[in-house]
Amino acid sequence: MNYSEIKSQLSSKREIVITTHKSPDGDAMGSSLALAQVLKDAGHNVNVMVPDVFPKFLNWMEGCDQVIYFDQQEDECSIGIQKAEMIFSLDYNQLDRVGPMGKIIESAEAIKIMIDHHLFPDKGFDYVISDTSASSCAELVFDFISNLGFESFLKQSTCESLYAGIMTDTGSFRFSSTGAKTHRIAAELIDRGLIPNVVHEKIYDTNSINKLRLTGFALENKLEYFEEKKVAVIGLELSSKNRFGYQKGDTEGLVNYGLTIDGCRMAIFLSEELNCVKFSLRSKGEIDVNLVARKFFNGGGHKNAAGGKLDINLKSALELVKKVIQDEL
Ligand SMILES: [Mn+2]
Repeated sequence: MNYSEIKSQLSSKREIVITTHKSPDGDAMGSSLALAQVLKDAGHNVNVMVPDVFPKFLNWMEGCDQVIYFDQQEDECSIGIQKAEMIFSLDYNQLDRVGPMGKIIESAEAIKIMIDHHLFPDKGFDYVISDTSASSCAELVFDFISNLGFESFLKQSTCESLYAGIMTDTGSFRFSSTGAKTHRIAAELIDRGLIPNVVHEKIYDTNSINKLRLTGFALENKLEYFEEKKVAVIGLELSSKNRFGYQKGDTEGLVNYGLTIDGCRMAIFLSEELNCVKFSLRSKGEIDVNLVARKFFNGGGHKNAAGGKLDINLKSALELVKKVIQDEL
């Protein structure tokens, strides 16, 4: 990454658009809103544009009320992207990860910068920061801000967004991607006024009773454990979600419960939607769920955390999953 070129690009006021992936998570929103805040404070005109809505438990982040949604404000997004001078792509590796917004970004005139930690980054960007060993995009955004010499713009609220990104993508600093550097960055954020327990409470202690009951229901009635292969599977149909007044984000983290079974090597969560099934995969150790998701579930991600989506019903999806477990693991 040529930082002196980026610095000279940022030496006068720019129109900047920051984008992130569909179904934005804590890392996507934390990275985008933190970078937006810093670049605004550095004097630029910055808009954050997301393909669709982010979960409610992130609605405390500074600047989240100014986010523009492609699925609701398509014209505004198109115009913004077309007149942008710089476009950032955060926490995603390929333009198809942002849905129809990707085509508009592709044809835009702006300088395109990707900052991401997923495998197999796409070509077609002018600058790419791709580090698959990074715990989170937020970690890379912190480095990016530091390398530009913009640390002085890291206010407490900006630090909270970055910390939330790191914390959610590392499962609260426990996944194997967590390194000394992850903790060093967290420490730097704390030095700048961040209070860790405040962010933990904002993210994790805001469950609705419905979400908690849906989790209980899924664990009691839908969890299957394949002892021989050490794989846990939860398949949740749309009707069950509706029974508990499902809101976006209510099944976030459900996949991780399977992995807490003693000896479990891999967990798969299947969530039925109107005309498709979404897959979340987690693993420990050497099982590469990125490959599994790419090969069988039309998706991808990281070695130990990946996702996918197929336009089939839950019954067929569960049959496919069982076949994959039997034949491939
Ligand atoms: Mn991420």
